[in-house]
Amino acid sequence: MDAREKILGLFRQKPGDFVSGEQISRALGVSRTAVWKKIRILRDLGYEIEAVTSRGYRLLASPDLLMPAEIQSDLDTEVVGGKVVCLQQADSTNMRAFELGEQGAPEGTVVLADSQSLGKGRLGRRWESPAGVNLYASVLLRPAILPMEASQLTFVSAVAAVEAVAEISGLPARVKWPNDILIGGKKVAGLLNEMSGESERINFVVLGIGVNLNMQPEQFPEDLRYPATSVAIELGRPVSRIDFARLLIRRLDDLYGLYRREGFSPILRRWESHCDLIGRQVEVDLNGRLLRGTVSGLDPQGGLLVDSDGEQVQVLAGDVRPL
Ligand code: BT5
Repeated sequence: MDAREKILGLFRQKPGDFVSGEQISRALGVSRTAVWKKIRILRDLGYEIEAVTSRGYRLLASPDLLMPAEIQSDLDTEVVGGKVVCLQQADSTNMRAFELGEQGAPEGTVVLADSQSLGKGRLGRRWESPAGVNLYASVLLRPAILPMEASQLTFVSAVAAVEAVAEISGLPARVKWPNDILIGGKKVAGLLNEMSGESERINFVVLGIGVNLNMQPEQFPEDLRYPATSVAIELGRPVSRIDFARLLIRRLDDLYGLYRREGFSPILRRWESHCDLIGRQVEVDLNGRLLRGTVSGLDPQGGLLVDSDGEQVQVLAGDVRPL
């Protein structure tokens, strides 16, 4: 962690308050003059910092750059966020987290990027990932489960994402099976979970979470599959990416703890409480074949149960559209 990050971590511990030059120089083990130089660098980066003789320094506004120290300060989680890696640019945070997983990075490692050049959606699709506005996160987990159970973790990340979006915005966010988060019927976040393992054993799982936070209408491509939005568009004001990253990490940590202790069923119940599909007429695109029917619920593995022509069909993968 570098000195600038440590200073930001200290500011975050006392939001809106002065931190004395003395305290910073002690925490960093450098002179007061060196502290002043670091403050100047932070100001050049866009941090608005007030300096008052005899009181110290106070952070007035931040450019919302992703920095591990700010994200980890007082995070107090069990597993998720123990290590946080922030990249200025990534091809895809999922690919970076996968690489870290192969190199033995600890469970709970979070990879964030300011922008992605090859943001991945499902089935080879692209995830639009402009710089400076959104959250692109991948979380490395090493759960003691079977490969066939790995899709359960998609529900863990979906519940964390929908609850974090609802909490930061106060808006009613909903989940759509299997991996979309919507506000007012428009997609605000998507999930892409990937696994490394053999037939009997999981090495690790990467939970990829993309959330449109401050993206503006002109930043969306025209040919999106579904109507899309961002938290800022819906709310009429921007939200802090750092605050959101912290909320999301805490939620994920709570839910992953619940999953480890009590298994999948409490996660599934919580997911259902955020979903409006149950009881509704839908059309499911099963890789080109269309199925119409009424959603009757989820099976214990998280598959969608659709009643169609008097028959109950279990859908394990596909795109669902309410009719
Ligand atoms: C998803 O795929 O929804 C999964 C998205 C996962 C993105 C995260 S970001 C962090 C991590 N690192 C990665 O590389 N990926 C994960 P899918 O359901 O296939 O949706 C993709 C489709 O949504 C595209 O084909 C577009 O039509 C549309 N789309 C692309 N970018 C979008 C955006 N930013 N917001 C809303 N819709 C978008």
